Amino acid sequence: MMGLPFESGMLRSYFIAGTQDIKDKHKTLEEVVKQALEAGITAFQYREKGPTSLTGDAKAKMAQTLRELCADYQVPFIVDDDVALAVQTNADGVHVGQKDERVTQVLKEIGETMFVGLSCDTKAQIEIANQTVGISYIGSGPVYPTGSKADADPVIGVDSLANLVKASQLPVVAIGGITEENIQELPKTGVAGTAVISMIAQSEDVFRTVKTMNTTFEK
Ligand code: TZP
Ligand code: MG
Repeated sequence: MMGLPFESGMLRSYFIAGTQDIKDKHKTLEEVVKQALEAGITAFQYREKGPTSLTGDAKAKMAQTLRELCADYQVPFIVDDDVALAVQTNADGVHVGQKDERVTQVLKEIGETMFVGLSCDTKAQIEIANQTVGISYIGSGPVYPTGSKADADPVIGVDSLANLVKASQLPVVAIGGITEENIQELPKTGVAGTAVISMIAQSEDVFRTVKTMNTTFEK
């Protein structure tokens, strides 16, 4: 393992973003990520997706900038669904979905050098993950309706989330449509924390938002 080793506390306040998620023209992604790091997020995932997203050199340059920013704060830098970019930036982790490159292939390619997270939203997927040596954590959702993922799967809800956590041998982070209000429903499901895009990317007060995430999952 060359980057930060995985620990479940990293899932407490997990911020995901790409340039497409910053809707306020007066803010940049770098600024929002820096604020979120200052405020105490426990992980950052770079997820550049959709018609307005960066590609090629611009994406690589942005990834490198955000990677260095995360290193300054000793917060893991995780790349969504792009193993080559994760390797190029010496990421701490890579996250893959069920429709992305097969997790067994990803583990074989880079499992020695960084940790791997996998999205699972059914019990069958969790059971396969339980049998797959090397996965560090599971992301489950969308828990609530989300406007941040065009191809999001159907909403699972809080009760199904709790059942997935029970079935999982790995720590689970909840994702999808989480707000400063509905986050209060989530500790009782047994998740280790929450992963959010808009709650932080569109927050009017990033410090308050991150504090809410961290205090909600305080041990
Ligand atoms: N995967 C499942 S839901 C989702 C992803 C990437 C989007 C989460 O965004 P938001 O704004 O926190 O609902
Ligand atoms: Mg994906």
